[in-house]
Amino acid sequence: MKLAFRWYGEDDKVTLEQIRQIPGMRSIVTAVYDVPVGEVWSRESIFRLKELTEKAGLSFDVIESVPVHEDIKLGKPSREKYIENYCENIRRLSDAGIQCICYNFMPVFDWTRTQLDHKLEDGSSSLVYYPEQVAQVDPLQSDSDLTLPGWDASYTREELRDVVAQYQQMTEEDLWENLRYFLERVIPVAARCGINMAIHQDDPCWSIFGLPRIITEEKNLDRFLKLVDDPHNGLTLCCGSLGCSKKNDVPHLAAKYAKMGRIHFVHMRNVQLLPGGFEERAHLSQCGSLDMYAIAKALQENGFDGYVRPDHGRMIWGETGRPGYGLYDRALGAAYLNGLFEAAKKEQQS
Ligand code: DNO
Repeated sequence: MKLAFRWYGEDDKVTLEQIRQIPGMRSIVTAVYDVPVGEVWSRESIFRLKELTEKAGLSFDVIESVPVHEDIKLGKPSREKYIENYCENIRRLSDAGIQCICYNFMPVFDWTRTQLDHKLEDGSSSLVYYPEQVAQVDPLQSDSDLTLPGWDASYTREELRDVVAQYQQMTEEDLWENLRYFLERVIPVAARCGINMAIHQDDPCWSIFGLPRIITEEKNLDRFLKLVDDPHNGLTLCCGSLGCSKKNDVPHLAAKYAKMGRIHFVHMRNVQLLPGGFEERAHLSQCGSLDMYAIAKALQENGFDGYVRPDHGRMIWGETGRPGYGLYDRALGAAYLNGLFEAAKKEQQS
C-alpha cells in the first residue's frame, strides 16, 4: 500500500512539511479548490500543487475530488459540456502525473453529519450522525433555519430547494442511468491517460431527505463495476461510509474487490455503530465497530497496491481546524495503519 494524506492546499493549516514528517508518508491527496464545480482546472493551478508537493519531498499522485456537476447526475442536456470539462480535467491531471481520481455520485449532499464537535469520553471531539437530529431538518422548508454541517454553502436556500425538488422527481434507476452515461464517456479517456477513477461510497450509505443514493452496498458496487467493466473504473473503498451500516461487511468487501483489482484508493476510519446512526472514533479497532486489522489483512492478502489514507481524525490536544482534517489524530491514524499493514505483510510472508 502507498500511504497518503489529504491536504487542502496552501490555505490548509496543516503544512506539507508536517505531513512529510509522518513516518512512511508518501503521497499527497489534494485538489484545485478555487474553481466552481464543473469548470476546467487551470494548468497553472495543477502544476503549482505538483511543484509544492514535490518540493516537500512527497508525490503528487491522487486527486480527491474532481467533483461531478449536478447536471450530470440529473441527466440534463448541459451535461455534455460538463462531461467534456471533466474529460479535459482528466487529461490535464494526467499530464501532471496523477494516477488516481476520487469522486462521488451523491445527489446534492456529500458526506453528512449532524455535529462536527461531539465530545467523546476522553475529551477529544469527533463527527457524529444522530438520526433524531437529521429528522429535524427539511431542506425543502425555506423558513427553517436548521441546516447540517458539511452542506454546500454555495447554494442559496431557494437554489437548494430547487435542486432537491429536481432529484425528488428522479428514481434510483434514473440515477443509475445517468451514472452509466457519465462512465461510458469518462472511463475511456481515463484509460487512455492511465488514470484510475475511484468512486467514493455515499456517506452515510443510505438515502437522506428522500434523495436517491446508490453507491451504498455490495450488490450496488457489483452493478457499478459492471456498468463499464474496465479496471480503470474502480473504487475508493471508504471503510467509514460502508461500515456505518451493519449490512456491509467491510473486510469481505475489501477482499473481494481487491482480488478483482478494482480498489485503487482506501479511506481508513473507524466508526461506532448506533441505532440509525454512528460516531466517528479513533482509528484503532478497539475504539469502534470495525476490525481495522481484518480490513488491512484482506487488502494485503488480495494483492492491493493502491493508495491508503487515514480518514477523518478526532480533534485532540487542543488542536483546532477543519473538522475531521486536523494533523494530530490523522497522524496517529497513519502510524497505526503502518503497523497494521506491516503486520499483515509479515503474516502473509510467514
Ligand atoms: C469527506 C470525504 C468526502 C469525499 C468525497 C469524494 O471527508 O471523504 O467529501 O472527499 O465524497 O468525492
